[in-house]
Amino acid sequence: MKIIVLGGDGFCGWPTALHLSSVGHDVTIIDNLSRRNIDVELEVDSLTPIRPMGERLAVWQELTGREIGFINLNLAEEYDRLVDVLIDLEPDAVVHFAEQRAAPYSMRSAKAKRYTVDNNVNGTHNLLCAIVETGLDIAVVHLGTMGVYGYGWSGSAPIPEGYLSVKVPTPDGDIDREILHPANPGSVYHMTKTLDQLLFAFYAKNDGLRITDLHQGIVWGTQTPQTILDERLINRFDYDGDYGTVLNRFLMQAAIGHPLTVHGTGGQTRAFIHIRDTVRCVEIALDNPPARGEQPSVFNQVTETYRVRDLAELIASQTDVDVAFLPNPRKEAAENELMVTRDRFLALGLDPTTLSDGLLEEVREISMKYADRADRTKIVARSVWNAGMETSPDL
Ligand code: USQ
Repeated sequence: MKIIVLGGDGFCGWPTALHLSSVGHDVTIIDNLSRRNIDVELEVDSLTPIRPMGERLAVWQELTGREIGFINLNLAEEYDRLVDVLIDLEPDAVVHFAEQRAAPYSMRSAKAKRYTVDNNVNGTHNLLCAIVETGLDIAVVHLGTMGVYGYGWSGSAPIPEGYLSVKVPTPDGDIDREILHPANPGSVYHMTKTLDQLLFAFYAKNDGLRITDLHQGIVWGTQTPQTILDERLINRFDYDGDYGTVLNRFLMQAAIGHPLTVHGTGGQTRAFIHIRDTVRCVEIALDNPPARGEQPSVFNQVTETYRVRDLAELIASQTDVDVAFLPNPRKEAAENELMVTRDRFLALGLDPTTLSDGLLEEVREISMKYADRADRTKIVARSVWNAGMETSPDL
């Protein structure tokens, strides 16, 4: 297949582009390097030393003989160029990762909120509109989030994959309907992904676009079998308070002897997936697109659920770091249960990577190897969800 990976320079996009290339697809990355520019803005770097795009691609070609194309394009702003690229490349599929993906970053200021909405919503809409304008039959696989459902809204009922079966009371009796699961975002970032869902529903209904939306949990791990081939292919590792995600942060904190930064009671339960399974899920989704005229196909892209304080206690018990219970900078439920339906990927052959597979050790090793690149002043989360909330000092 000829595949465009939008956002192919990011934490999920880069290993996905390599994976798809390694299994024989013809891959072109489109990216405006915005993630690297946000690092400059936040004065923080990936813990791992990521190389410039040109070098990454040259190394991949040198090692494997496979070429990956690269186009520097702003999806949210350069609509006409996007149309020209689609006409020129005629891809079979587009994988869409090109969105600002950090909840804390999206809440840090009015500027960041507006950027996140403008970038994410316009980017998604430009893609859909451009596919319709070109008349090409391009399947879309989009990286969404489990956060569109919210946490604990339906009590102990498992969260379905995208759609909820409901009974609508009418004067003639109840009628059965399947509706998009109610959106319940917990940040401006998560809200943009709920808006994406409406764009997908409309373009699938109106124009017959074939769209898959992957509702992914929190990704952990760093390396995939491709990024590990050479240090110059290494994936990024975010550890800072805005972009670092919880499990990788705890592992990195333990490796440098920093207290583990649990927000509130740590009673938040979340869904997780290893980066190796992310790339495999995208491949499975590409191989199983919906038919023209079908509603968007939704997969819950998660393998396990954990409570934040249990993860902290697990890591603390294996090391000698303390667990710090900090004031929660986010407006979120202090404690929640989370049951997730995840049958679709399992039925299509996903063999889930679990926490017990020794991959925690790999993240620890990476954290220790690059520990001297860590800036301890960037670890504690400083973005607060509203003006009344407390921030914590450095630990
Ligand atoms: N948390 C801590 N301590 C920390 C960092 C986080 O207790 O040092 C807590 C947070 O308060 C939250 C939970 O851990 O309750 C998860 O936070 P996170 O930063 O790991 O994940 P989140 O902000 O939800 O976002 C991440 C990705 C996002 C993706 C989402 C999937 O950045 O792109 O969509 O995970 S999900 O969480 O399922 O919505």
